[in-house]
Amino acid sequence: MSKIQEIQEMVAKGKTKVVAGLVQEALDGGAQPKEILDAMIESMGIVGDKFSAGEIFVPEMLISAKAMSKGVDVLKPLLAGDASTSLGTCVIGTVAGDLHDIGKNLVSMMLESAGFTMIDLGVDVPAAKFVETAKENNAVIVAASGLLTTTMPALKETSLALKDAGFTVIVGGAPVTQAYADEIKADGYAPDAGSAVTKAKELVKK
Ligand code: B1M
Repeated sequence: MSKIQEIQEMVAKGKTKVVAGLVQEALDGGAQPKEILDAMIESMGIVGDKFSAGEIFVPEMLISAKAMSKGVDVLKPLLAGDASTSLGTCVIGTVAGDLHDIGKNLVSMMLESAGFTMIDLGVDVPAAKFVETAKENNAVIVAASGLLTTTMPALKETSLALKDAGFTVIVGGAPVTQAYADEIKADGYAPDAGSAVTKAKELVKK
């Protein structure tokens, strides 16, 4: 079994104590940070499928998420670029009712490394909190993440409230599409953390 496969298996099994070490070993062996990250994301997909199939339950999903976060911590300095310019403040959060934060954290990390000053509101963030924080910090862009079909209405409420208050909004998360982003009047949509950076930079330059 390759080191990457071992990492995938340990993330899926929620072995929080060994993932960081394995990620470091994979790096030392020449694996690319992006390759390791993609492997862990794939692993979370498998975890989700097992949950859908009733083979595992919420606690197992949670422990896998923790294991992945340990691996991401090791990759963080390597995935982060060299932000020499300041692009302004970006407020980020996961919308009300939604507790998923791995994808949001990746997006936040990538935006920060691209030069944005990040204010991370965490998870389960009400629309009003996004607006209030964006106002207080004169945000150039606000990023909202949603992972559940049931929290897509909260994403809509957030986007519309922010647009009403005059802010530029980018949205994303597994159930979100460009069509939905258009419907909820968001300025931008990105399917993954890398493209969130490209889109956010494009939007603030407009
Ligand atoms: Co939950 N969960 N979960 N979960 N969970 C999903 C999302 C699910 C698809 C699993 C499944 O059934 N197959 C399913 C949603 C189904 C749906 O709505 N269609 C689901 C469910 C049902 C639930 C609960 C309702 C389960 C229950 O209680 N019965 C519950 C809801 C709790 C709540 O939020 N109120 C729940 C709870 C949890 C845990 C708390 C246990 C845990 C989260 C822990 C944490 O995040 N700290 C958890 C986990 C781990 C998952 C899965 C397995 C993994 C999510 C993840 O981290 N993926 C997930 C299955 C899956 O994703 N396939 C699942 C890796 C991450 C890197 O990907 O977040 O998609 P993702 O981010 C991507 C892109 O989406 C994008 O960039 C990232 C990649 O670069 N992106 C953006 C994300 N945000 C962006 C913002 C942007 C741009 C791009 O711009 C602003």
